[in-house]
Amino acid sequence: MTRIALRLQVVRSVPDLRTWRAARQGSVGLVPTMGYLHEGHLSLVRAARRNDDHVVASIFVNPAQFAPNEDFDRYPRDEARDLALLDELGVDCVFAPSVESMYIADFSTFVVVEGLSSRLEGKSRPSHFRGVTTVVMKLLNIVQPSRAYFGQKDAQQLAIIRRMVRDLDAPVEIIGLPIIRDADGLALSSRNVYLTPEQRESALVLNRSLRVAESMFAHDERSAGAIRDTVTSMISSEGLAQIDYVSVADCETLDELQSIEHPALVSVAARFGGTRLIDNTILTPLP
Ligand code: PAJ
Repeated sequence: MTRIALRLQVVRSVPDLRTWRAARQGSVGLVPTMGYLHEGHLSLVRAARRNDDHVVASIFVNPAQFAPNEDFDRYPRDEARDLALLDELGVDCVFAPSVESMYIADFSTFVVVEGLSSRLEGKSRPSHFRGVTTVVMKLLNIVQPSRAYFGQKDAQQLAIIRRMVRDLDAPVEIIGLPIIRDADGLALSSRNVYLTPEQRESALVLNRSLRVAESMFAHDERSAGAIRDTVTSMISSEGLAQIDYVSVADCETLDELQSIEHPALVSVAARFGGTRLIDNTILTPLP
């Protein structure tokens, strides 16, 4: 086996990351991930590389955002491949801490964004966003980035992180970037590896239904209910899909809308066998 030397630095503890950070001047871009990287993650890394003097990517499968019945143990992991991909894109530092170093034995402080965290994803996954906001706040405190990059794929997560940063005056600019899809339209996700070929084929209905929502909107449909109903009936007509929710909500407050006068987030969650997938699009009325 040939081992290729990495240019990037792999840092596994908080004190070592602080030492790395203290030696850096200029802007630092942070891309938080749970690893098993795909083009969606890499699009965030490329943006950070374009914008910032130094780029840190974190790889941490965060137990606090998984419920006991969820896939923490079987969440896909391939650190060697991730490091090679990040090295190729010119990432300077990968922060890949152990669970024990992020959550010390008597860890007891959590960050909760109230309201937003209990809607949509939060209804099916009640403690999920508490885990996300806590780990993201920790990463922001540890890395002290100028900018942090997140995907629109997890639209609610992005809205919640923006709210947290605003409410707690965290000195960082949050950059949201578009959803990257496979050629067949399926939004890239580390969890897509769980799908059988039949489930994957069925899952394409998510993207198809969102394209229909966009087309209705482009033809001047402004009733959120009409769009919700069409998307729901398209997904439910797909045999393998079990809908969790179909939502047409205000982009910032995530309040369900009756009519679309401001940018609206159309978001869907459905199960295909044991795998839960999410997808979304934003409908923006012209001023
Ligand atoms: P993870 O699912 O690994 O995603 C890391 C980042 O990649 C998130 O900002 C996510 O929105 C973005 N991303 C995932 N799929 C994408 C796609 N198809 N197109 C564009 N961006 C995509 O999200 C998390 O990890 C965690 O909750 C984390 C923020 C790291 C906190 O633990």
